Amino acid sequence: MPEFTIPKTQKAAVVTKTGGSIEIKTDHPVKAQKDLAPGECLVKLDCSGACHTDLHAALGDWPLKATLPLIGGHEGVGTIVAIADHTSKSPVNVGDRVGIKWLADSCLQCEQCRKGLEQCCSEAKLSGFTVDGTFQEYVVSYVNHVTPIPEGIPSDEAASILCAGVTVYRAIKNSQTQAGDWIVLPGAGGGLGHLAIQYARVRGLRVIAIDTGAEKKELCLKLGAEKWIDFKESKDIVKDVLDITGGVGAHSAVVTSASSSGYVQAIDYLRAGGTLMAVGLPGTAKLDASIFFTVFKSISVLGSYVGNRQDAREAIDIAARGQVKVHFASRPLADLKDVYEGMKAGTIAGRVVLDMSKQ
Ligand code: 8ID
Ligand code: ZN
Repeated sequence: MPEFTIPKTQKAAVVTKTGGSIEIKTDHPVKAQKDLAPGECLVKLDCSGACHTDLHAALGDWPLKATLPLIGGHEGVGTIVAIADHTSKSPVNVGDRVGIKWLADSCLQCEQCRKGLEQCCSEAKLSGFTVDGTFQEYVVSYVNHVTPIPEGIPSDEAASILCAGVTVYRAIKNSQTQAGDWIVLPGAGGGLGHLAIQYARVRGLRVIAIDTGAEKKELCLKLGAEKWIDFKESKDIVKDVLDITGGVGAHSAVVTSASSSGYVQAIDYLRAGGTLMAVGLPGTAKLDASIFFTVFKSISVLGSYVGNRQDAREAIDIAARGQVKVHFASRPLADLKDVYEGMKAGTIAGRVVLDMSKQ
């Protein structure tokens, strides 16, 4: 078994109080192997993606509140450098390269876990929300839930599959669509959305991407969207979708916009029997839809929340085979505050991945 030297302190991005103030510390403690509880492992991270959820958590704009002080981050990839004593039947070993997703751990015994809805386990631990996450060099995680990363995909290319990829992979899988169907993706130019385009294409769906700006337009079309609608320029998004789909509407909308506006027109541009899949998580907005037309058109309204261990393996496998590629800019951890500013302004096309080796 490989041996690793584990330092006592490390670099970490710590949010001490709600409101988004981040402190980059260089003397944050690293948990020693002897202090790990059974089932825990210590992962030395290569990198971590920055998800809009991390910004929601830092700002405290959700009905659920994060544990403070908090180290955010839940799209990490690195190597296991230690596993706790008395950990039985670990599916991973020291030296393995693994990913850390939003769902850090769950009980694996309750009804939700047994049914594969591990993310809804009442004992779920959430990376970067209820337990410290991946915006640090060494993260404590859990052997049962880390995701083995296949060989051949570099860590920085794999990182954002662990949240953005898994989430849209599962949402599209459950969107009740089949090859040849039209799928509308509001938020298509963002972290989740640009991967949704690609997972939709893998399933043979025809993509209508909705977002804004020339850079996101170019990215969406390059990744396989057949049609583009700029939500800031369009005079009538419902009409645009109906025109594209021969007047009858799209089969599904998988909404990944971080604001409620992406949801507004969906019921109106879906065809009868269509599916609205809610993914984007504005903290307080209500879904404002016509009850009459939801019934009259037999629309299914569904929610989809990250994914389980199997979804993670399926999503990373597709990426490792080169069918889905994360479009990302690599930045040092110290740039996190600036990355959040870009997210707020909506100027990040694809993702930012924080590289732990960059100064
Ligand atoms: O499990 C889940 N359901 C899950 C998992 C991970 C993330 C949900 N999320 C949530 C995040 O918390 C966030 O609310 O999904 C949302 C999107 O996350 P993201 O992709 O990481 O955010 P982003 O990169 O900022 O992309 C959002 C895109 O939405 C566009 C923006 O321009 C941006 O490109 N957008 C907005 I804001 N309003 C829009 C609108 N009205 C819109 N696109 C189309 N129409
Ligand atoms: Zn996320």
